Amino acid sequence: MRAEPNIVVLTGAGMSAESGVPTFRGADGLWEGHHIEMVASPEGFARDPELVHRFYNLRRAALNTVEPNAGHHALARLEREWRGRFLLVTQNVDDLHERAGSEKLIHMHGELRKARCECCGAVMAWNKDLASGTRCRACGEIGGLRPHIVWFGEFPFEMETIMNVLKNADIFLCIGTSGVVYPAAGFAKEAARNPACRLVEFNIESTEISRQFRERVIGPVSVELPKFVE
Ligand code: BV8
Repeated sequence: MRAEPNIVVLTGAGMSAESGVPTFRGADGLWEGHHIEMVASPEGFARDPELVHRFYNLRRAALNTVEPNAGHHALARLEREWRGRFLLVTQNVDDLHERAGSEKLIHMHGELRKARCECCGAVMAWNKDLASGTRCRACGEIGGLRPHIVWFGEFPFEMETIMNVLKNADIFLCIGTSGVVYPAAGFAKEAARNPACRLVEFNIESTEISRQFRERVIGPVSVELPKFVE
């Protein structure tokens, strides 16, 4: 008897747009006014750490003003209904999935509310501003702290786990992502290696990877996800 289906969900910035968290490529997108590599790469950080700290300090502080939307809550409900056979992988660095109750969650691109010390390697919860002169709470060194965020040219977190679960996925939901950045943009192709896997894309428009989906739900996640989960 076949085991119950495994559901893998990938979310992107479109998941949090209706909560008031700006997306990257929208009209008022985060990348607007910035060159991606200037604020989201090790080179950009080395060149101008204060610019990069400011970019992340603003986004970290903004988390105190936003709430999960009905889409986040729908995914937390889906996880409860499919306990043990559900994994949520997010490209987002906000904490809205956790605040909606999601638990089986991988932040493949890191988290705004964490900092990492390049001197001692410690990763710690961090909710205040970061600057070059901030002292590490673990080793006491100054100058080693950076946002615990995966920048361009850096390896995403937990890729082995993600690829193993994708291989066994019976349902792959791809939600609110433009499908531009790899390796996340390649997950649909990975899931599709299992011809029995059901792939569904949720977005308000077509994306770079829409043609890989036989099923597409067009509309805002706060409306369409609760309907889908019911
Ligand atoms: C890697 C954290 C292996 C930062 C992010 C040369 C050298 C090295 C690597 C590369 C290279 N050339 C290419 C690469 C790979 C590179 C890449 O893909 N580049 C792109 C630009 C081509 N990737 C990497 O570097 C990755 N690492 O490859 O490691 C490696 C290592 C070394 C050397 C070689 C290989 C690491 C990438 C991670 C970067 N960090 N985030 C931060 O947050 O500041 S990326 C960031 O943008 C997001 O995390 C996400 O991953 C990505 C895309 O954003 P989306 O989430 O899709 O958001 P976007 O705004 O684009 O779209 C929003 C969507 O929502 C839209 O479709 C919209 O229609 C929809 N939407 C809006 N509202 C709603 C909605 N949908 C539904 N409802 C709504 N209401």
